[in-house]
Amino acid sequence: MAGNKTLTMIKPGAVKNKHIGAIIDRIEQAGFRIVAIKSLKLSKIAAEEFYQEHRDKPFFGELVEFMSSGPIIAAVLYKDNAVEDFRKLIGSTDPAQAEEGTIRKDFAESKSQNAVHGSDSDESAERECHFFFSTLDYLRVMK
Ligand code: 3AN
Repeated sequence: MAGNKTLTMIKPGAVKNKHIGAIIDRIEQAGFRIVAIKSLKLSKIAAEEFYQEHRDKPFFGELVEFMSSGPIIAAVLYKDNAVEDFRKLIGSTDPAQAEEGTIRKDFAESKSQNAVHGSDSDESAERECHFFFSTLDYLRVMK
């Protein structure tokens, strides 16, 4: 059975370009409930830890630099089939390939600076939600 939560980050580029409000509006209009949210700046060590599965990829250094370059918004989103539905809402990794009307199509600057993150599986969502939040932060809302 598909899980009902996913983790998003609004990345430094979208925060700097003042797209927080517009992106959150898209998320809520698509039927997601924001059950935990915070603003923070990732250290390089924290960005490396979050993206550990990509550590052998050629873009890892660039990814860590970018994700630690400025403040982000991290949020836990609640909806049936959350992971898959949110991936559809944000679109492809590369905004040039992203479908019309998706968040990345409208707000991403490039493949590496692509506005938002969305968990890619229920297992990742579990790990990523706990990277930023405690179960206590959202349990009350989700039960
Ligand atoms: P997604 O976020 O669409 O699941 P992943 O998990 O393949 O994409 O990659 C994680 C992040 O790494 C992406 N959001 C993007 O910022 C960056 N990234 C992925 N592929 C590339 C690439 N070829 N060049 C630069 N950055 C990339």
